[in-house]
Amino acid sequence: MVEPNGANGLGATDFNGDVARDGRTHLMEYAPGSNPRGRNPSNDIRIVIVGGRGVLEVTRAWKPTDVTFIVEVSDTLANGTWLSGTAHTTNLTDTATSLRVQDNSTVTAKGQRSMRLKVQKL
Ligand SMILES: [Ca+2]
Repeated sequence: MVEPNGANGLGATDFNGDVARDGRTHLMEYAPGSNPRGRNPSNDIRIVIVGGRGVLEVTRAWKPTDVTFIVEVSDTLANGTWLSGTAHTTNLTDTATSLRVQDNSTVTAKGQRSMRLKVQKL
């Protein structure tokens, strides 16, 4: 995967690789512009609770035009229960350096709530 600075020398189509073996694929490194050779993932993707709602935050070095970021929410974590789109989430911020997406449901209303980030290569 090519880094924003183009200096890592990894294969341009190795999206599922993980050269640093830190659990984050090259695509998930590429999307926020993190270093795929860094062994410790930084805190650039996180979930915080604001006003009783989960907010998935991505601090990124750039906003690549060849990937999409999709935030999904679920009550149960089970396959087929993950939901996305404006009926379920609200984009609070979507700039070159910051993506913040809020769950439309409160944690207390659901008792349990999960959020995840999907990145798709276009
Ligand atoms: Ca990695």
